[in-house]
Amino acid sequence: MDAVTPQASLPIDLSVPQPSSPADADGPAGSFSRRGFLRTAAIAGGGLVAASVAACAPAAGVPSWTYGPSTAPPPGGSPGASAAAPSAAASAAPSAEPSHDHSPAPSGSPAAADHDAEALAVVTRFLDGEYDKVEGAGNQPKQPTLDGDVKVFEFTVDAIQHKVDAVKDPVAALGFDAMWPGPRVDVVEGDKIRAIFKNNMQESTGIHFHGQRLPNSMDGVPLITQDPIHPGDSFTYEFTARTTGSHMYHSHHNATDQVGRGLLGAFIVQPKDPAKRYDQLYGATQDIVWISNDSLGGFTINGRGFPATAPIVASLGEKIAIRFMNEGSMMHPWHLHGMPMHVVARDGYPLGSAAFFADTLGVNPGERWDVIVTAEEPGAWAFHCHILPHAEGPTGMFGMVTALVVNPPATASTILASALLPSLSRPTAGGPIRSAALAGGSTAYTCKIPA
Ligand SMILES: [Cu+2]
Repeated sequence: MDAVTPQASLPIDLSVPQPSSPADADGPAGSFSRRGFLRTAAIAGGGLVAASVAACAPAAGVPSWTYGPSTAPPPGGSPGASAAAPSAAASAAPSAEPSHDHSPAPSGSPAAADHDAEALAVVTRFLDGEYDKVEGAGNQPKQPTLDGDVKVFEFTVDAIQHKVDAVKDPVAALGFDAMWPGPRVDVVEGDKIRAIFKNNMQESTGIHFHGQRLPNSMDGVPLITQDPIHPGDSFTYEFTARTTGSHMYHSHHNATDQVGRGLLGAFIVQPKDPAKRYDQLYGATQDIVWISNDSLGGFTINGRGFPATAPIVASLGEKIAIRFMNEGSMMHPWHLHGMPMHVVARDGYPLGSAAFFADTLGVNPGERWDVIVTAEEPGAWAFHCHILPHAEGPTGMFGMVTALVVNPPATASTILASALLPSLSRPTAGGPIRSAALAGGSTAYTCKIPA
């Protein structure tokens, strides 16, 4: 089911590096399938009523509510910009955003109709599969070449133009192999690694393998363990991968700027013993890297801000491994609606009998937490940072938001209802999925006007 597998995920058996298959992940079939499943799950779960709101007349006389002292909206209209414009927290000049002021500062609610319309516009972009429309996705699997028994990875370090979503202007970012996040590297415990970085930027850098136990001279800290890698130069890191689990590689030179602009990537060391890998240990069938960042481009998951974030798409009962990695400068508490996360490893180290369940998991800068989610509740479940200024504002959701979409198995009744629908005098706009849901009794896409 590659067609419905989010791009950031891989089949979990990584004893042999997996070939990159962007065509499978991103082709028309993939795009269609992911969007379709998202809507299907939303309908099946009875949620996401937003798609119907636009058809309704706005309710009159809805009282406004404010978190704090009421303030006048800014000149020129409602506090919310148009849905096509970046929200204040999600838009970003490299050095200007986001604000590090975490105090809740709602500036007065916009009119309900304004908020609803703007929130709807953003959600609609998500439901329509914006993730698939933005080119340049990161986390592409990196394939080594072999030099004897050494796995050789050759990277470039590049200045790039990166799109956080389909609407905002590209940002002047940095990327390994010209992508943000950089390529996902999967190796096996005991592998001999040679990683060569060619600096194509106009600034010097140095690359640190975060979490690995390696020779000091390979630690990647310029001016302590090596000279900076100057523009046009290369540096070769060699070590044996002996620290298993979820790790990272990133710039360790002018790092606030360089990591904040995208010089980061996942470095995953699979245990030599296959019985300790997440597919065998937990039955996981997807293995998803989730790298957060909070500088250039605002609040991002794998280099994208909502609504361009990729949903995680699962079948009912499927087990999903998610590797949270925080490359930002703030902590982010990841909150999954509907079902818990089984937290099984921290910084690559298995928790063993100390593994625990949580629905909100704080991930500090530099930390990696691995969780297993059993997709046991059908529907489209919000999955977001619960520092709310990182996720939702007066123009709707933005930044660190995506969804876990759990597809129920197709039932005879829904198939039958879909087949019968043309003979029913019910709305059919929106395609066969919505129609089937309506025929099946969902009220999620019918017009609701507040009393
Ligand atoms: Cu956050």
